Amino acid sequence: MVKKIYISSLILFLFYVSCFKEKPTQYDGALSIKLFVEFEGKLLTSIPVSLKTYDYNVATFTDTTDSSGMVIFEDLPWAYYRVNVKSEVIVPSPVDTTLMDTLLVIYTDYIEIGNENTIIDTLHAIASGAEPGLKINELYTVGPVNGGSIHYFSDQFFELYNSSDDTVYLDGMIFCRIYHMLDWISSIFQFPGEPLMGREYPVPPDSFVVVALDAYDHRTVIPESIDLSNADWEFRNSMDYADFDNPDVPNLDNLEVGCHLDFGIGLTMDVILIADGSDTDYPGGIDIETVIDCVEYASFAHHIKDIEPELDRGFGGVGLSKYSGLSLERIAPGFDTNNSTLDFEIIPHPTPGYQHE
Ligand SMILES: [Ca+2]
Ligand SMILES: [Ca+2]
Ligand SMILES: [Ca+2]
Ligand SMILES: [Ca+2]
Repeated sequence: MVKKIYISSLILFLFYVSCFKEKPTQYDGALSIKLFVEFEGKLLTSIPVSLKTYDYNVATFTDTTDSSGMVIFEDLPWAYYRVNVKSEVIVPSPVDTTLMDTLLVIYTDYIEIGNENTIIDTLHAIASGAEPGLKINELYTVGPVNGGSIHYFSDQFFELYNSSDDTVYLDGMIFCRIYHMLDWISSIFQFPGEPLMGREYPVPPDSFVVVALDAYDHRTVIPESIDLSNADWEFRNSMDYADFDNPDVPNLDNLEVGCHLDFGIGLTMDVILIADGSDTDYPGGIDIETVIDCVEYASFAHHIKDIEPELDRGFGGVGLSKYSGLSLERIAPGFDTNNSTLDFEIIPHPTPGYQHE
């Protein structure tokens, strides 16, 4: 009997040991990692950088960049490290050099470990909010050539693009037009479905979504216009019975109480954003944390910005003109630095559902 208990205790002990085996804390300090942190071509000083490994049971290593924008970690265990930067910076505004923008910059990635004992690398930080994801990739707003005589601009559309490696879901997302700054929403329409949780309307990686003002073949009105009858979505205010409704194309509907208009889009100047839809309390403005992407455009270079620089530091569209058939598209699919001055270019024709050459 005693022997039996002894054996079962031993088994229990071995089980305990194998279950609670800890990762090693002893190591030979063999690795030195020297990192520079850069944003928009300038090295950043006084920026905290942290290294985390899961190979050893050691605390995260954290240090701050010096006056040359460099941080050195020495005597590290040989391991895989994830490096993280998340810091507020103050940098010159791209639209007015007398102003400074305060923004959050981020970087996160694994350090490449090779055969060398010393690793030197430059971390290219990006503006928070410019990470891969669902982007407003194209804005066609100006109306077609020869549309001016009848003020025809119902062929307006937006194109979204998923630049991430994951499927994203449109369920419950909102489109907003901003009048002036984030607390002043002037149009708000919503995709069907439940915000954040819904999985009805997937957008696979590397795919485009066309959201038309009206999903109609606009060439029947203005021959120089475009066919949007195969758009993926259309804005349709169910309180506006005159608003065209293509039965084959699903609708985003208006959320604004008392609004009987279609989604408003300025021809040559506006701010458009998409947000996750968890905040639809538009009279109080939309919570900045819920914004997925935001683009400001204006046709003239001396335009004064209408949205917070945390969302878009610049603006695209200088040179757009009404009824020109021109469109505004990111320079590459989903290319986003949260500075539309650099991220967008004017293209001669709209490209719904694909990227210009
Ligand atoms: Ca419509
Ligand atoms: Ca429809
Ligand atoms: Ca953006
Ligand atoms: Ca396009």
